[in-house]
Amino acid sequence: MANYLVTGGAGFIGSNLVNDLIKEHKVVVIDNCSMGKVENLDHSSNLKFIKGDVTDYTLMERILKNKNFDYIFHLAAIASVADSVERPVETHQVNFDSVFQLLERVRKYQPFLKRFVFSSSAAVYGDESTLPKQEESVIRPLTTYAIDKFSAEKFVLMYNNLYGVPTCVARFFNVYGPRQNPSSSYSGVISKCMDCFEKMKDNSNVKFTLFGDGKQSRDFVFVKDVIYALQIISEHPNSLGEVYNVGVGKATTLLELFSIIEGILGKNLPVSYEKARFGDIKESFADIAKLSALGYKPKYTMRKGMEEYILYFNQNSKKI
Ligand code: UD2
Repeated sequence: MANYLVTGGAGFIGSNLVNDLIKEHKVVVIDNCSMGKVENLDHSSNLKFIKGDVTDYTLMERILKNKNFDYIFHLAAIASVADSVERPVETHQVNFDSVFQLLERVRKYQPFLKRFVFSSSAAVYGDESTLPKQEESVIRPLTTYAIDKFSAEKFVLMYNNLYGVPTCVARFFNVYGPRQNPSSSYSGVISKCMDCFEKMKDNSNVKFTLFGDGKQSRDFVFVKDVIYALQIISEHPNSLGEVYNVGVGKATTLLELFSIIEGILGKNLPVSYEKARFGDIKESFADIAKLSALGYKPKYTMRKGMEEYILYFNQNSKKI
């Protein structure tokens, strides 16, 4: 039984990770519930939930000073790129400063830590067009969000190189699955699509807004594959000081995605077409060779992931 600290552990990816970890391990979660919810977490005597902010350094110091952790997953972030563009200073405090401050406290108080895993994003690649994206591809971050993620990555790796803090980085592509919050206009496209199906139950006029022609593609990765990747990255000896793309290694267009969902549900998605979003990239997918070399093999095709996601809706009285 190991001790874990998961920041942002009540959020979408965090809660999926924590609910898996608490089956066998002790987990401390810190989350300010800005996007996440305590209800996302299963009940367990292995779980300790702290409602708090990663920018509350007194609190963070207390947590790190008083307990030895084996693994730390830093997932807390303001995940909305649009938000980072509107509130660059505030989002920088969460997406960059908190990481730096956390690393420094880990250096001081966590001599037995086995691994610190930082969650980054494919956003760091920006609009450079070479595909698939390799970890060593050109980095062209275009927003405060992406620059913060990339700078934080560099600090995370530097703490390994200079101070021997055992760190590594996961760059997430387009993650989807249960408990993804659809409430922001920049929430993930699949969560928006499911939200639309749910709302259609009460209002038959609801339409899904499709920005562009639907031929844009993404590397959609089911959250359980992400959890599996995080487990490998955190435990594999070769991942120390390294960066990994976390995706499936396959591009799926939005039109292909809709047809998969419609096939499972036996219902059409009513679409209202809008102009492509400013700065939207046309195609994106990951080269996952580096992660595969550690033994990772995605278990979920797009169809299998969507079937499980829809099953989750149906089992949680949101039947669509
Ligand atoms: C992803 C990340 C974002 C940032 C970016 C970097 C998610 C949720 N977002 O944005 O944080 O890292 O990558 O490249 O992972 N779309 C619609 N209708 C909607 C919502 C989206 O048509 O209601 C389109 C959108 O214009 C885009 C595609 O769907 O072409 C995917 O959108 P997204 O927001 O899920 O993901 P992305 O890749 O733009």
